[in-house]
Amino acid sequence: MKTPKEFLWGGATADFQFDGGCQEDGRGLSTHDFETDGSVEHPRCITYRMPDGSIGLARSSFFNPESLPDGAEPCLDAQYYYPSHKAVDHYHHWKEDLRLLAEMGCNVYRFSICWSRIFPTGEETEPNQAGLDFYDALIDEMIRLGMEPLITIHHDELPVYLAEHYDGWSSRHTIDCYLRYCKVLFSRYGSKCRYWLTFNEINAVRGFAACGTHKCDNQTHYNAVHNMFLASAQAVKLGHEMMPGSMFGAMYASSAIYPATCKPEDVFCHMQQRRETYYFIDTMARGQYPSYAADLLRRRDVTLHTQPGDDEILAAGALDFISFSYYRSNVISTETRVNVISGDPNPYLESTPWGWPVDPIGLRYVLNEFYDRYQKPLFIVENGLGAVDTIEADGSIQDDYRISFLRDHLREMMKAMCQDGVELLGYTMWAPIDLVSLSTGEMKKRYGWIYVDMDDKGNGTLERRKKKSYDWMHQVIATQGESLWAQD
Ligand code: BGP
Repeated sequence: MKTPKEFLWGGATADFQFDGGCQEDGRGLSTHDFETDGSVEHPRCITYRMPDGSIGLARSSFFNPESLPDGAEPCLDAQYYYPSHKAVDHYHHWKEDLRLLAEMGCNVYRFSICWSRIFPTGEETEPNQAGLDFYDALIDEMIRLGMEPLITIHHDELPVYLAEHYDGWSSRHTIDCYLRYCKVLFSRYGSKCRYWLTFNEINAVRGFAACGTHKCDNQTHYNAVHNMFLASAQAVKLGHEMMPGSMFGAMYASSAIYPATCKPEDVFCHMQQRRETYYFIDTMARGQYPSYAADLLRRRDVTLHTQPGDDEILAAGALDFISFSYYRSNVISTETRVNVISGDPNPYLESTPWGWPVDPIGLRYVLNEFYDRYQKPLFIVENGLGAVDTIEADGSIQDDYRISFLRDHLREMMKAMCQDGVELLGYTMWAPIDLVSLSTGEMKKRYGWIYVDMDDKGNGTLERRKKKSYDWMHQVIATQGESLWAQD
């Protein structure tokens, strides 16, 4: 089994986890800038100021639908560490980082553009020139090195000004701002960049980044998502007009979802749970809400504030390809009390140190399922293992666990392509170079083929160092996946 020559192999990052340079060159503050570091035991928080001046902490925007208390305004406080401010300083290491990826054989690099680097508050009419200059140089260099840019326009964050003043995506005003931002990107980079993702993990954007400082209850959340659907569809249409030949995806946080038993009640409940997450990508992929949407919204007591013309907007901006992250599978039964992102334990699978079940066959399962469902090309834009890496006395990093994770997943990916007939554009591993964890804010949850010398509090030289998996992956790419079958 071999991937076709045009198959895209590479890595994926997001600016607030990777770039840093938070207050440089006119960049405005972004929602993730207010998130503290954390761990599994001590979840990340957002710092905020109450009207009486007191500083408080609210659970991280990403997982906490409650977001901030009423009347609270996000604020920074010197006693806390905010990992996004420096991240791993790609902002000053980008040349070296791109060179390392190109040397490895990558022919695609997925990265996110920071909206507030282009429009610091989101509301300006003219973009920030220094922000554009940074991405000009980055994109030109990756193309020079033979890597196709894959751009995420919105990776779970927005200018904090829009979150504070318009409650983020709760307001249709944010759609206008987003389209102004897209227009600048398309006219600036359209001749160089073919692949675009309108939103990252659309089914997982919650809290601060979705609803701003408004409580992200179901009513607010589903309406904010409706506005994101409208924004995505209009961006796709605009992109097609401005950049003939461009391809648009939106990113979906996938997992293989299994019923806990063959009890019909469990199987039916599992089907409904799958729809809870399919709701998001079904709408964007098909350009219309799925038939089960009305029932799903009714059960949540949600009324969508649609306007005349919305259906036409959605229909004109269906996605060209389906991209997704895949890290794990989940088990669902009528007894499941947690949400589908967590699910019940699966006794047949081992878990990572962060409790994520490892399920390579689940990747083949979702690839087949998505292709059957949409009949559109697929793109795996995130998959990888977060693990603790240790530097040996000789300076090497022997990450055999990462190699075996990747080998097992990539073999299943190739079976889906070569045996099952799934059309797959590429694979970008999360993340090629160590970066800050989104869920925990840690550095010690490392994903990269390349180690970064930095700890959870931002101490370290930021030196980049190849791990054992770097050379292994180099071989995989050079042989178009054939070497995966030679090793055991
Ligand atoms: C996805 C996000 C990424 C990334 C990844 C790994 O949900 O799109 O931004 O962080 O998950 O998650 P974590 O960093 O929490 O290990």
